[in-house]
Amino acid sequence: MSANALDPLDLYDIRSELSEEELMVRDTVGRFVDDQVIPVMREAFEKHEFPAHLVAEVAGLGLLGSSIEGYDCAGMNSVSYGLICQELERGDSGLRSFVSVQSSLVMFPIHAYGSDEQKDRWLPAMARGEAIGCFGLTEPHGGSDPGNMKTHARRDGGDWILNGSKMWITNATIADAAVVWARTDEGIKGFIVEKGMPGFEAQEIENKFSLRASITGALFFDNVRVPQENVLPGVSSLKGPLSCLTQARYGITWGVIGAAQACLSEALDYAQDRVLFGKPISHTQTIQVRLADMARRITSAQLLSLRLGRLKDAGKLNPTQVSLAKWNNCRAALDIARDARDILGGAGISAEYVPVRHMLNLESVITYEGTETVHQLVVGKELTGVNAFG
Ligand code: TGC
Ligand code: FAD
Repeated sequence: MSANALDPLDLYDIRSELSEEELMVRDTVGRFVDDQVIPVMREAFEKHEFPAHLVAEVAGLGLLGSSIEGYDCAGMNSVSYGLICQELERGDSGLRSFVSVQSSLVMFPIHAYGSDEQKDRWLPAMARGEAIGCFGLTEPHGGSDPGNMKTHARRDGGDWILNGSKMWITNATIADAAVVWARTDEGIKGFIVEKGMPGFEAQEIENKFSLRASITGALFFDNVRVPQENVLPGVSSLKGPLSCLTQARYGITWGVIGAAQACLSEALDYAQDRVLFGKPISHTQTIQVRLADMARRITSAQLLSLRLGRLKDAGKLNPTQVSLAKWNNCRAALDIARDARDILGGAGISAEYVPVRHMLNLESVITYEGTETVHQLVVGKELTGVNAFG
């Protein structure tokens, strides 16, 4: 590369838009991913195992609840959180999922809606990775419409009695605490359900072909007695869980950029080495167009996420803007992963190369946290003022 050459993974020099602290976060997490994450992810994916030993490392770097001020959390800004997600997902969507759930779906609602006692009890332990959380919103009969949840709780003296089930829950079987959303006579409330409470069970979902290095499970509640002190006092409507989703979806817009970068990087290397019909395939027009298209999509995604991050840090973020980026960036990353897989030919189906693993993971990422259709309809509603969900 000449001295003035552009970075193929950062054609618009997003790096130069980052503050010193943001750059430090990106580079520190990037090194951790290169040294400790990438070397173990292929095997973890093949064995369908979450690399649990990385939890302490991730916690040690301050990556759990990184946006929270106090409670032993790092208090970083939103762009830094995005960069954390990007670098982790360059390794594997499974590890980024773990951090998204712990930070955005469990620590965020406890911080935003919890009592002082709940915050003191859970946030420092979760920041240190000593307590793990999961988030139960989706139910077996249809995740896109959480307003139709069946899981419910009723008051019984000073306690609540919780019944129902949740499906497709990240971290389900390793969680010490599940933030569970349930219908009550007083609105939709968040319950901190603790491991070991009688009537509470978590069961792993096996044989996934996607996110194999992440734990996914189902939660069952059979007359679980939850004390009032475990109810989040600050919210009693669907806005509670949906506001958590905005946090996590924001991080995902960054995360998938990392997966896409890993795929472009591998496709570039392969295309330069693979000689067919007397020349490297990178010298052909069609391969160059495909690589250029990957770079175009990554660049657009980077600009969207950086702008979102700046809006978020300025307190001006609108959830519809997050929907647009979640849709755009997941679609871009999945298309890039599929195309990179094809550029590698037969080798593209081997786990020795990263695109097929990212491609399979991204099939989940484009589905969870709101499917592509859900996000398209959120944008459609904003444009037309008409709710087309019903
Ligand atoms: P709707 O009437 O539109 O809204 C109800 C109330 O919530 C407010 N709201 C939001 N607030 C913050 N952020 C958002 N994104 C919000 N969306 C809506 C809204 O203003 C309203 O407030 P208020 O005060 O008026 O009551 O609700 P709806 O039932 O019509 O829903 C609309 C829809 C379809 C967009 C929503 O249900 C939806 O987003 N569905 C998709 C569900 C989903 O994404 N589930 C994800 C589960 S968690 C997960 O997948 C984790 S994977 C993690 C990993 O491993 O990384
Ligand atoms: P459905 O809602 O049944 O959707 C089926 C299809 O219908 C989709 O294509 C959808 O786009 C389409 N559709 C929906 N509405 C409309 C409409 N109005 N018009 C046209 N088409 C429509 N959930 C949690 O609560 N916590 C977690 O930690 C969690 N982790 C997950 C981890 C993994 C690996 C996966 C795969 C999922 C996870 N989920 C989690 C669940 C995830 O959020 C749901 O899968 C997702 O919201 C979609 O719900 P569903 O699977 O029930 O699909």
